[in-house]
Amino acid sequence: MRKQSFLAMAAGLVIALAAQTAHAAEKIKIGFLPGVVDPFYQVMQVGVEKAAKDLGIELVTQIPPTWGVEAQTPLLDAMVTRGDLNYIITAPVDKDQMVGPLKAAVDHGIKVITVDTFLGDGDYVNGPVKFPISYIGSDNVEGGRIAARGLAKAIGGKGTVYINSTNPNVSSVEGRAQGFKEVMAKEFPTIKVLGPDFNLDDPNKAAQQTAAVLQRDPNLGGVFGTNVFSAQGAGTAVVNAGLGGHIQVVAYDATKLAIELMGKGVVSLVLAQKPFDMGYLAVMFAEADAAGVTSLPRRVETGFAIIDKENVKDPAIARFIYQVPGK
Ligand code: T6T
Repeated sequence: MRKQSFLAMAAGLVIALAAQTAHAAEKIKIGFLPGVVDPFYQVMQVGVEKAAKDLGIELVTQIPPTWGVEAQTPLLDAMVTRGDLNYIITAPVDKDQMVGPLKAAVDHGIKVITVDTFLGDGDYVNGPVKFPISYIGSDNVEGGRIAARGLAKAIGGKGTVYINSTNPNVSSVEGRAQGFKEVMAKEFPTIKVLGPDFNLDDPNKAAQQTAAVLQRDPNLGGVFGTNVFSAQGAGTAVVNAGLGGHIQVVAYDATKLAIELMGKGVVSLVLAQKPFDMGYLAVMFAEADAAGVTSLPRRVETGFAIIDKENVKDPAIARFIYQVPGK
């Protein structure tokens, strides 16, 4: 009896070890390369790390200090050169210029998943760029439309509005400006749209640019800041000019500052993206792809939480405000 149970235990152990060995042989290693250091990508990193921990996947993270092809490409090249990564999860900082460097990664046997921003036109089935497994991120054109309707309402449907954005050729902010302009032209043709000005993801530059427009245009009623730093700069300029409550700001990205400015009447609407989900899902996609799953969607839209003064205290909404670890 005792011998039998010992044998059964030993057999069980062998099976468990064999299973473990097979599993270890299949284990993937992922590189995570976001766009820049900011609260949006910090929350995305939390999602990536949580999924990697949950699935027991090794992760290598590199974060460009500034926004741009010059900063992102060498980090990508180094990830390729190390030779031990199976997947790269990245937010390409330019929809055209990052195609070559990411294709080089694919040619080295690394599979690519894009999060937050896409390559080409984002249609990985029929578009000009097909090699990424998937785009997981916001529908930014739709986000721009939502921002336009929110700002038009906040300024009473008339006057002039201004777009402050980061860089040309970035799929996310480009889509936001496109959707914003489209709705203004179709639904609010009497509202004049200025910009976008490009702040190169620098909040000080965004503040200077917005301050200049505030000075130049007495009819200005609202500003659309297309990302964290654009909205931050726009809000700062409005506050510094003593125009809080007179000029309305719509902020893309739910930072604590944007929410604070909403409390002060400077910001009327905040669009929260879902960076945690983007990161978490991307790791799950890599794991599923490695396991041979063939039906992964080539595009996943993660949705928004649209925050205003009325719903900001609702826990179902407030949970989407970006919670940066340690802050
Ligand atoms: O708005 C996000 C991101 O979606 C965009 O692609 C770049 O800017 C942010 O990271 C915010 O700073």
